[in-house]
Amino acid sequence: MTTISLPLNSLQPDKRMAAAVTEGLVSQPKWLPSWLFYDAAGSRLFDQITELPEYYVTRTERGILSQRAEEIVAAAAGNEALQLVELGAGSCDKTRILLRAAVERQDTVLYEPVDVSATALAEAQQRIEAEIPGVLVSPRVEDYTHAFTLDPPLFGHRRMVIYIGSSIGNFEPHEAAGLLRNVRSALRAGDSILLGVDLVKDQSTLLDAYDDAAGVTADFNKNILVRLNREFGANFDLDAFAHRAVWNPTHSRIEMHLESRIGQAVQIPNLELNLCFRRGETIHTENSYKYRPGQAEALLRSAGFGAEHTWTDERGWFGVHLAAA
Ligand code: AVI
Repeated sequence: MTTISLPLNSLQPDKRMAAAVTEGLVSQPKWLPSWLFYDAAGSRLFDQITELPEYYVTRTERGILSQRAEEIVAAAAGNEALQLVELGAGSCDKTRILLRAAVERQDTVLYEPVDVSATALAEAQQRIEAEIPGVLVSPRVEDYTHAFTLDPPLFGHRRMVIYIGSSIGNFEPHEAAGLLRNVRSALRAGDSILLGVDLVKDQSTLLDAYDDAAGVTADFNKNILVRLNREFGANFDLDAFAHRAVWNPTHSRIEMHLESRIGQAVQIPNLELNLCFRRGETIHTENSYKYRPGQAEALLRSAGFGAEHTWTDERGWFGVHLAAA
């Protein structure tokens, strides 16, 4: 799967999407960027995925955070007060565990979620301010996958950047390293990052998590075609494509694909594209990298982070890393 080349990032959102879709679908093999999943319907489907019995990811990370929140906040704060930055506003539920622990220590906490979606940020702000007195939410509408800057911290405060939910796993290794380097360069000595990574485990657990019995992940994957039909006038027949989740041991990742069940032609008039699919040909829609022990630590070190704490669950399925800037 090729990744979005830099010039695309400077385009307006609709042009960026058109350019990315065109680039991916004229490629061989065909691919689409996984950020296309997250329109309103896709975000709702992802919320449903996080509650599926097969999708252990969210539950396992939440368990670690619930058990370790005080420890994490104390280690990040040291002798100072803590303020929190979160990359993405989607993981409110787990972040609240950390915010509660921070408020216990210092009465008031500044929380700065960073997300491209103003709506997601407004919802997070409303929920958190209503539920956790003492938290002041200062949202930032920004694409944190590009260059990333932070204002100086409040006097006497350290920052902890929260990047949980295994979101790092949806980036190619070189992109993940670049993202962490950007975060590192926006931080000061004493600040830290809290990174949640999903770990390699037995193949059937991994495959079930990305191909659940209720078919929610299949709907999530196909939602990308629904979007192309609606936003670009495409004529994808959803029943003519099948959801496929594949474990790729060489790259240590789950891949999601949409496989053409038949030989077929698809038109996307607004992009002036006429596509041909062979029976069995796929569109590669997502990679979800699963880290091996020691790999996240090495990635953090290569991005310039220093001493770390690592917490895992008793099955060793998920890792939460706190690393110092
Ligand atoms: C958002 N991200 C961490 C999810 C993952 O597990 O890679 C996206 C997802 N794709 C299918 N199920 C969930």
